Amino acid sequence: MAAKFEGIDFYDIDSLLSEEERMVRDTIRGWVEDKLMPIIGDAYVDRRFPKEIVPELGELGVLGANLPEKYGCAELNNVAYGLIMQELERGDSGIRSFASVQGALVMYPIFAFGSEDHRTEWLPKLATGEAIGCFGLTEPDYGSNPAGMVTRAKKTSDGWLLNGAKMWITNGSQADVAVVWAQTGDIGDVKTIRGFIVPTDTTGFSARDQKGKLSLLASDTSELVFEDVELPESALMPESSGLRSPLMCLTQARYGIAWGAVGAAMACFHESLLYAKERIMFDGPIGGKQIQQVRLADMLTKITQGQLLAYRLGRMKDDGTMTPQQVSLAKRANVDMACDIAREARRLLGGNGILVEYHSMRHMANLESVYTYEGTHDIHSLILGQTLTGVAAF
Ligand code: TGC
Ligand code: FAD
Repeated sequence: MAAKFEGIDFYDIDSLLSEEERMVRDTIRGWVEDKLMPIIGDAYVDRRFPKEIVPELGELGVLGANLPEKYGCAELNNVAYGLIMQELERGDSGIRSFASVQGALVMYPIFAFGSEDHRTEWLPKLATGEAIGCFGLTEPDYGSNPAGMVTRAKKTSDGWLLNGAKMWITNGSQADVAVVWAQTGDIGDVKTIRGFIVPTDTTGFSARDQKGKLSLLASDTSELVFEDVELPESALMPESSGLRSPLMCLTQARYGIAWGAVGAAMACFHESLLYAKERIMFDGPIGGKQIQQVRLADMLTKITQGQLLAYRLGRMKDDGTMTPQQVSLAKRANVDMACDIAREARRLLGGNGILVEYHSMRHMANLESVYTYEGTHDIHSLILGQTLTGVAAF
């Protein structure tokens, strides 16, 4: 089953890509094939984020890849960035999550809302992977509805006093720095939510691993607790302004997920196609049976639709016309598509499909997290419902 991955491109989307975009995609594809695939199964079973890959991701220019060169980033366009997410998630959703959080949820807000000092202090070392970041928005009682957050940053004479807790935080226990969203005014007043840069060695900050996960096992997920964390005035990201700021970060990360999900689906399709051709049952390959051919045809159709959606979204992002609602549609559709394909692929593989040597079940389990985070499938349905009808049904 170890045949080299050559890509799935039934509609010749390759011909729509620039040479640079193809080169970026092929570089990351090669790295995933050579460096990630040999270790990901064990890391998953050992429930371990393979931190040793972080410097390599930095060297490849993957971290914050669409941010400016001035800060040590690759300054790629958004299609190239999306292709990177696609290839990483072809390996594992947890590895794409690491890169999404670092780039879209930590580096992007520092770039967009931080001071110039914040940018020069943090972005170059986040780009190389010398520093790891996490993004704290979700709280135990405020997941889909971050507007209600109760983590509070209280103004003091010379800075801020941070108290509260965040839950389900990717990279939380590995992080050197946390971007933390906190209420600075009255609870429920979304205009007074602000973002803070919190070095994780600050007294009063602690991170605890989330135990008992059955999904995204090669990713670090933690709870963050802030107990009288004293922060200097300069910890505040000066341009952060209301709930809109963290939601703008989510738009960046959801964009990457729309591409990433296609990668996970491609991995499952590739695996099941090879298996269908090789697995002999009732005197012939199962791929020669009509049921499996329908299954494969459905998979190819859905992947092709997802690829076209991601590609068009990427071109709109590069043109500056993409809206958050268009990102919601693509995140929702492509993750749902990838969930379907991973499940069908696992089924096609029969008993072998539950083994870690094959990848579809790992993707299937991972994708349940992807379906839930960055706005659940339901929340994106409601965002689209609001766009269509003008009525918010949250
Ligand atoms: P609402 O009144 O709709 O919006 C408040 C302000 O924000 C603006 N806005 C956005 N801006 C940019 N991008 C978006 N996606 C935006 N959505 C809204 C909006 O225009 C408004 O601006 P202004 O200027 O008028 O103030 O706020 P609401 O409280 O009604 O929110 C609605 C809702 C449900 C859509 C929102 O709360 C939501 O998206 N909830 C889902 C929460 C979520 O996705 N959390 C993700 C946490 S991070 C994570 O999961 C990381 S996983 C790891 C990985 O990525 O791999
Ligand atoms: P809830 O909001 O409690 O939702 C429970 C159910 O109710 C869902 O089915 C939901 O769709 C549904 N629901 C909610 N509201 C409505 C409604 N109005 N109408 C109808 N149905 C509704 N967060 C971060 O801040 N940073 C991270 O790095 C991060 N990483 C994560 C990593 C993993 C592995 C996971 C699982 C989560 C991560 N999250 C992170 C949190 C993630 O964003 C939340 O789990 C997600 O937003 C959903 O919140 P919740 O889990 O509290 O579910």
